[in-house]
Amino acid sequence: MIEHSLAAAREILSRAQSVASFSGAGLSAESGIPTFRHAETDALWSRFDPMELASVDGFAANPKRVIDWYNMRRSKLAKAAPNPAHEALARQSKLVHITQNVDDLLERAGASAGRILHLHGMIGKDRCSASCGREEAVELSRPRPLRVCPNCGEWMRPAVVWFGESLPAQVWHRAETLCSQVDCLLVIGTSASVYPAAGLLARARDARKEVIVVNTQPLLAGDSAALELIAPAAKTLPQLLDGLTLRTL
Ligand code: BV8
Repeated sequence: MIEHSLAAAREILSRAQSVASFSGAGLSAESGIPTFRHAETDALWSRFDPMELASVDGFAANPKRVIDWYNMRRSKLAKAAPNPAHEALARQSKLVHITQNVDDLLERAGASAGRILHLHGMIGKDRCSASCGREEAVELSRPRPLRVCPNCGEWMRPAVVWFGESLPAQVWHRAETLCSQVDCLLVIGTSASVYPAAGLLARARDARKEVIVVNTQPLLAGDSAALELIAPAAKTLPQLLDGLTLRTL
């Protein structure tokens, strides 16, 4: 069955004039990075809901706990490597990648940073929580404990988008525009459960675009128009993409 769908998906991609990828935590799962909804993080964190920790209120309530959670994730990411799915995407040098992921595994796989739209920011940066403008790179293998902004004395925090926070306007506008313009959206490893990012899928569907889904679980149950490859991304993306040259506009 998957071979038939794979061939059909390759046919769609080879005919498409313009394609963009849209990814979530499942893209990095086979690099050992826990997904949000199936977080296999160790017991310490399984007691806390990521939705609480990745939030303004969670940080205000207990900034040290949130920084410790991010630093645990940073240390895990430092030891991780891009998987064959990141590498297959990175080999498509003319493709733009819209991602909800805050990791740098696509960049480490060789994808150009200018062609990656991080809708929810990046875990490898800190910024001032009072938005005084201070931003600092974080060495993932040597993350720093909770600290104050050298400029203004407020807490420093990860430069990611938390629940209840708006997405970076320019990045979001570019992602929305792309999803209305491309012929095909390649949707990889996302539960499409966090908005407004998840709304990109509906935008592509409403604009009658081709949608190809790569996920270990069915995502668009009943939506016959989309083509779903129910398989792990690391195995499927090289089979799906290698030999094709995809471009975004
Ligand atoms: C906003 C960064 C408004 C941080 C993340 C009440 C108040 C305010 C807002 C809301 C509210 N109620 C609802 C909302 C909206 C809210 C939201 O959508 N909530 C959800 C829970 C309903 N959204 C927001 O708050 C957004 N902001 O609305 O602002 C606003 C407007 C103007 C002014 C002010 C405010 C901000 C949302 C961003 C939150 N930040 N991350 C960090 O990472 O630490 S979200 C985080 O979770 C990720 O970035 C990602 O987006 C999301 C997880 O989703 P996925 O990536 O899809 O991962 P998941 O684990 O769910 O699924 C993995 C999938 O992979 C699965 O389908 C699985 O089957 C598959 N898979 C697993 N393994 C593999 C695989 N597939 C292939 N191969 C494999 N091997």
